[in-house]
Amino acid sequence: MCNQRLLVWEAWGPATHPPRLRRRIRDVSRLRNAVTGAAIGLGSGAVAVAVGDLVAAFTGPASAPVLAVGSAAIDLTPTPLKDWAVQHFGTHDKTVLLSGIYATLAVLAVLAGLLALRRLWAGVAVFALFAGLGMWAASSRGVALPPSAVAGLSGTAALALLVRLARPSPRPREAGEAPVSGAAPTRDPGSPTPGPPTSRLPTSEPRSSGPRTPAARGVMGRRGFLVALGATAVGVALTETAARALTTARYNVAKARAALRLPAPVTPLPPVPPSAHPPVAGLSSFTTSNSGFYRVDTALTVPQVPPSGWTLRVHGLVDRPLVLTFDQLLRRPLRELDYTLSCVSNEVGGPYVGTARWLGASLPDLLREAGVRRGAEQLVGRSAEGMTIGTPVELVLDGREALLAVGMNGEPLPTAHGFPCRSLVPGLFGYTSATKWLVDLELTTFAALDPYWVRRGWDRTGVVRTASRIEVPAPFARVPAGPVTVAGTAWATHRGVAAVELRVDGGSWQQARLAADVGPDVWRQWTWTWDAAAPGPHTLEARATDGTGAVQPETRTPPFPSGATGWHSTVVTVT
Ligand SMILES: Nc1nc2c(c(=O)[nH]1)N[C@H]1C(S)=C(S)[C@@H](COP(=O)(O)O)O[C@H]1N2
Ligand SMILES: [Mo]
Repeated sequence: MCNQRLLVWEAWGPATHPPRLRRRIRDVSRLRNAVTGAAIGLGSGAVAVAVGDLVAAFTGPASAPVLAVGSAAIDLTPTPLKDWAVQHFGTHDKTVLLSGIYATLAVLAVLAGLLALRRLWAGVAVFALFAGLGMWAASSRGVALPPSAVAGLSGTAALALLVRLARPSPRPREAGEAPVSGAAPTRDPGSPTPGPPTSRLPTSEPRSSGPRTPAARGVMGRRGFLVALGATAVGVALTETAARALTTARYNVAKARAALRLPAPVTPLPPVPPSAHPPVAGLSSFTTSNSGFYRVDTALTVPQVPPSGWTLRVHGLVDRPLVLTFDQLLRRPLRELDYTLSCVSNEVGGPYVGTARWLGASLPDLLREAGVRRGAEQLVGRSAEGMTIGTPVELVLDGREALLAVGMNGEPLPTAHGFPCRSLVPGLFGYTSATKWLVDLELTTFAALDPYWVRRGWDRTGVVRTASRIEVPAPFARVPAGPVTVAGTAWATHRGVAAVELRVDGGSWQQARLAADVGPDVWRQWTWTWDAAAPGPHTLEARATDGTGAVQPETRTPPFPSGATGWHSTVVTVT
């Protein structure tokens, strides 16, 4: 069966047709075969994906084959490409990746279908490759293998079934229809050994099947096949719907999050003073809303970590390893912290920075309870989905307000920002300090473990660079001559911002007015009045001085490997 050359919609005209017409008919049948193959491939590929999703509704969403492969792809993506993706697609980088995976799958599925029409085993081989890739990805991510295995099997089954149905069932030749003789037999190019010649004429049937009527074969086979294809589509839709509903019911934490009441902080912070935010249209708000907060992580779908059953393990180089439940975490004294979190991938003037009022338990206090041993250099946070983030222990214990955060701007952490618990260590970029979906803290040495980003060449410490961003006027704005309000935001988290200066067209630096200081761990907004005179384009530049007196360097460096440096500038035209 596998070796049969199959021309499904073969509707060769009787030999009495003129050659040109027969050629036309042959072209049409080739096209029909291609369409059939593609439909078979896409149909069985969709069956595989949907069944994989359904099994993953029981073994965990991350084990769904497409997600497993996507996550493995993210892990394997070289740093420059990942950086490029973050820069170009921002928070959409995952949508782009998933679309790419689905598109690749679709192409491979079409290929499998086309191959299977000629040789079933070749199509099956493509599906075996799918399944193998999925299982490899799943094992590399430490998630369950069955979804990929079952996906491969069901895709193969669907493929075989559809190919069979596309192939007409044997029908007795109608009386009076004689085999056409006189046509030159052509050997089946698909058969490896010289076998009985199969003619390309309608009456010469595949070796194993009985004779049948070409016309009846086309019409009947086609109808049955289309019905099967339609049934496949319906089945896929139902399976996928069930898979999603089950996944949501079993894993989505939205309800648990909505039901969670966070305890009040031991000593609530006063509200952020209005004087921290100059009332300039277009200037970013002082506190970033949860929905407006940038999101950067490697998780293809937002990990769903239920607070019930959540534990935080503290182990490694500690005297008293401990395991904390979520209730125990909430019973600890909770503090509030206004803190500006920023991403190492942020370009000069970029958007991957935000300020929130966080609520959480003291991380240094917990570590002291566990008893950090001499020699512990690195605190490695592990997340539920397998991220590792390493922070120098020295910095966590030097008195800064590091948190095990559970709240963000008066709500439980949003799921995308690490619900139910994440770490924050002021002064460090997110990738060395801010483990979302945190479940494990290990005290270890630097030599013992390279965390995820360090393995990819990023700096081990990740101290936030001093940054200043001109937000008003907007780039390429046109402003009338006269006084122009320039405004922006500067940060040098944990060192604080002592000064911001502006200059126009490389002239002398002028001091900006700093808004009220909320603390060294938070950004600082500023304004400056520019007496714009000469019409035409002008370049504004800003630089900040941090709390240690260090002036932001002019040299532009890219984000890799330790954060972008350089002055932000913007071009404005005076009219
Ligand atoms: N589990 C997990 N935590 C993570 C990351 C991640 O990929 N996975 N990315 C880190 C990085 S690079 C940054 S900048 C911050 C971003 O936090 P946010 O998405 O809440 O803004 O989370 C950090 N924590
Ligand atoms: Mo980041």
